[in-house]
Parts: sequence; C-alpha cells; structure tokens
Amino acid sequence: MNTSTNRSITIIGAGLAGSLLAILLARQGRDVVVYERRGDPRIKGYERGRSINLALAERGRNALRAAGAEDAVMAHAVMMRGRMVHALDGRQQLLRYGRDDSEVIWSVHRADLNVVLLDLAERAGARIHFYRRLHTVDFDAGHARFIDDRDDQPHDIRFSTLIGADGAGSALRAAMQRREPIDEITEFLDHSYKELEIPPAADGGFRIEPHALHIWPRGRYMCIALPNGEGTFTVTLFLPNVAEGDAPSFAAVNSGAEAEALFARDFADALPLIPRLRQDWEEHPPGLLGTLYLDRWHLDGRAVLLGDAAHAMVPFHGQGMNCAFEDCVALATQMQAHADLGDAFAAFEAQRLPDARAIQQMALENYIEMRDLVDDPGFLLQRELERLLQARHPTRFVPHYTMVTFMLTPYAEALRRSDIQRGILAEATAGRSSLDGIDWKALDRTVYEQLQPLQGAH
Ligand code: FAD
Ligand code: 8RB
Repeated sequence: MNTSTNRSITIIGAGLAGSLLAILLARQGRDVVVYERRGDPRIKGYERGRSINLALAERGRNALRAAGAEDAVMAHAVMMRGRMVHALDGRQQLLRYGRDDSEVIWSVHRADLNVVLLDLAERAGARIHFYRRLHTVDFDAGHARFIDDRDDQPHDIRFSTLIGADGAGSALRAAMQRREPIDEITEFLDHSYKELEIPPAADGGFRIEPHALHIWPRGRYMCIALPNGEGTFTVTLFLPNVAEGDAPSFAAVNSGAEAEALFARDFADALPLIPRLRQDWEEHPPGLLGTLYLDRWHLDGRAVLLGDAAHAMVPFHGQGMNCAFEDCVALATQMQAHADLGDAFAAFEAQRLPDARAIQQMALENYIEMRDLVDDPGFLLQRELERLLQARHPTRFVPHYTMVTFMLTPYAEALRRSDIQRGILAEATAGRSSLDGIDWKALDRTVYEQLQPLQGAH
C-alpha cells in the first residue's frame, strides 16, 4: 500500500532513464518504487540477447556523474575519437569529432550500463519489481494494474504519482492519452535498420580500428559500426524501406544471399568481417525508426513522461540516451525546487520540450550529414573553415557537433547557433574549392555581430 505523500514516487520502466531517475529521487529522500516489464538483467541465465552498444556523450556522462555512476560506467567504455569514413574503394579516413582526446564519445554496453544503475538505485533505497508490465491506470482512484507476462496474472497497486520511463511504446503515455488528449504524433522515417556483428579477430583483438565510429556513407543509405569492449563491433545498416531511385531498399533485398550481394557491391571491405551476415539478416526483421511528438508530458501532479516515452527520436545524433539522462537530472532538479509536483512537472515540461524538439530535428538532419556529406568536398571545406573559426573565436564560434556532444548547451540554443553558423560557413565557402583568399577581417566581424560568447566554451 502506498503512503500517498508527495514523497512517494512510482516509476514505470527500469531501463536507462528509469533506473537513473530512481537513484536521483531516492537520494532526495523519496520513497521510490520501480516497476519493470522484463526480468532482472542481473540474474544469471537471463537472456541478454546480442550485445548492443550506445554512444555516451557529455550530457549522459554529466547525469551519470550526478548519480555517482560515472566511474563504474567509464571503466568499460571504449573511446571513439571520430568518424572513420570508409570510401567505396576501401580507403579509410578519420575525421576527428573534437580538438583532441578530451573531446571524444564513448561506446558502452547497454546491459552493463543498466546493471550498474539498477545496483545503485537499490543501494540508494529504491525498490524495483521485475516482471511487472503496466497495463491500465485509474488516475482518479490512484490505482494501476500490472501484468506478469510469465503467468498473465494481474497485480494491482495504489499510487500517488507515476513517472513514465517506459520507452517509445509507453503504456503510461497510452493511459494518459485515454484520459486527456496529449496530441501524440509519430512520424515514421521511410528508412529502417538492421543489426549485424563483426566478431573479434583470431587473437581476440579488434578487426578494425577500435577507437572510432565507423561510417560507410553511400549517399541515400549507410552502414555504421561501434566497438564493444570484447573485441566485437555492432554494425547497423540503414536503408530506405522501398526503392528510392536506384538505391537498394529493404523491399528489394529479400534474402541473406541478396544482402551479401549488396555488401559485396557497396561495403566490400566490411563483408569479410561479418561471417554471420546471411543468418543474421534472415533471423531479424528490420527495425523501424521514427520521431514521437507530444504537446504535453504531464497530467497535473499525477503523471509525467520522460526519455523515449516523451520524445523518441531517430538515432542519427546518438543522443536518445544522452537526452533521456539529461531529462532525469532536469526532472529531479525541478522536483527539488517545487514542493508541488504539478508545478515541478509543468516547469520540467516548459524547460525540456523545446530542447527535445530541437534534438529531434538535429537527429533527422544528421542522417543526411552521415550518409551523404561526410565525403563531399564542399562539406569538408566548411568543416575546415569551422575549425579555423573555432580557433580564432573559441568562445563564439563553437562547432555544431561540439555543442551537442561535448557541452551542456541546451539543445534549442545549440540549434539556434548552429543555424547562424551554417549560414556563415555556406556564404564564406560558396563557389570556393579552398580557403585561399578568404576575407578573414570581414568574417571576424560577422562572427562578432552574429554570435555572442557561449557559456562553457573555452
Ligand atoms: P528504455 O531504455 O527503452 O527503457 C524503457 C524500459 O521500460 C525498458 O526496460 C522496458 O522493458 C520498460 N517497459 C516498457 N513498457 C513497459 C510497461 N508497460 N511496464 C513496465 N515497464 C515497461 N542513444 C544514445 O544516446 N546513443 C546511442 O548510441 C544509441 N544507440 C542506440 C542503439 C539502439 C539499437 C537503440 C534501439 C537505441 C539507441 N539509442 C542510443 C537510444 C536509447 O537507447 C534510448 O533513447 C534510451 O534507451 C531511452 O531511455 P528510456 O529509459 O526512455 O527507454
Ligand atoms: N539506434 C551514434 C552518432 C553520431 C555520429 C556522427 C549515429 C543504431 C538504433 Cl546512427 C548513429 C551516432 O555524427 O558521426 N553518435 O552515436 C549512434 C548511432 O546509431 C546507434 C548505434 C543506433 N541507435 C535503432 C540503431
């Protein structure tokens, strides 16, 4: 039975956001109970599935630091210094993400990360119940029903406040939507993805450069690979669902053999590294990608959504988890600042909704950059100019990728500045094939006029 004070919080979902938020709220002295649909990943024999890795950036690290989890997570993380671009002829080129090794991203195991956070949540006093899938909610009575999917039995609880960290298919969101319109729209991308694996070399080492995020840009589609701790890489192929011009598509590649032929033609250097290509292709259907837009994230003080449940996004900026973690810190901070939870949730939504919209847009835009522009000479010239302008004006001209990935600049502010910078770069490089003859004085003036110093830049 719930004590129904505003110190009592029920979190739905013990994934990445749910487990991190449980730590933060339990440390505030709240009574935190978490319900998770799946089993406890710490129990031996739990089907861990394939190793899935995620790119952890500064926003995520900052939140882990706030929860006292950073060191445990970073102990197993693999540094990725930049994009390793694989040309069609097999040539590779590393394009650094930042100025040096202090500006890098980190590949971490989803399951390991989740286990670290679950342990810390329980140590902070949160109680986590597994095999409890949220089914229905009666907001007026303060009742929620969960189902144990092992035996289909219902389990009923009383709650005072629900926090939805139950991911893109959120059941709490569906319950809120039934109660009051929250103007939910999902825009599916007309591209999907397929996951494959590069196993370790015979000596157990990595078969390609471990300290990079590998990209095979092919114009309208691409392949990427992220390193895992144990010498493997998770490879993700992104393709249109149906044929666009002469580009391959999931509709046109219908068997493992056809997938192999596609790799032989377009990703020839990767093909020999993926021995299970045929089987993996045929065993797993393509995954859908989309953006979820909501106009409201809370129902007064009774329920609030965060992470993918509130704003699922396409993966191309590697910010879904990072944004979800940043949400957790923002929500915990607002709950500390406002005694009334309705006020706290309203403040959280007002603060984070514009930022979520901004990163959702930037994630869509980064697909074009990754799949098409990274080997375009005009684009590379703009990147060269961007670096030089950053060196001249380190507090004013901060590259887009740096603001999103290595800083805590609110996403909406990063987007606003990026748009200005994009205009400056496009105009200064228009019609040029090199930076010779650039009017630096005029450019410096433009930078001073259009870009104020950015907090945190150095
Ligand atoms: P989740 O982590 O999905 O957690 C939701 C939890 O709720 C799950 O444990 C689920 O079992 C549980 N649940 C669901 N329904 C119910 C219910 N009805 N009742 C109870 N529990 C329920 N982001 C990055 O920042 N960088 C990356 O490199 C990156 N790579 C990714 C790679 C892949 C293959 C995928 C799929 C995503 C990737 N993301 C990445 C995105 C990232 O995984 C998500 O944005 C992040 O996990 C969101 O956290 P969350 O807690 O909101 O949702
Ligand atoms: N979800 C990432 C980046 C940006 C890299 C860059 C991109 C796979 C599903 Cl597609 C992608 C990035 O601009 O050079 N950083 O981290 C992770 C990405 O995809 C992940 C692995 C992914 N996410 C469903 C599939």
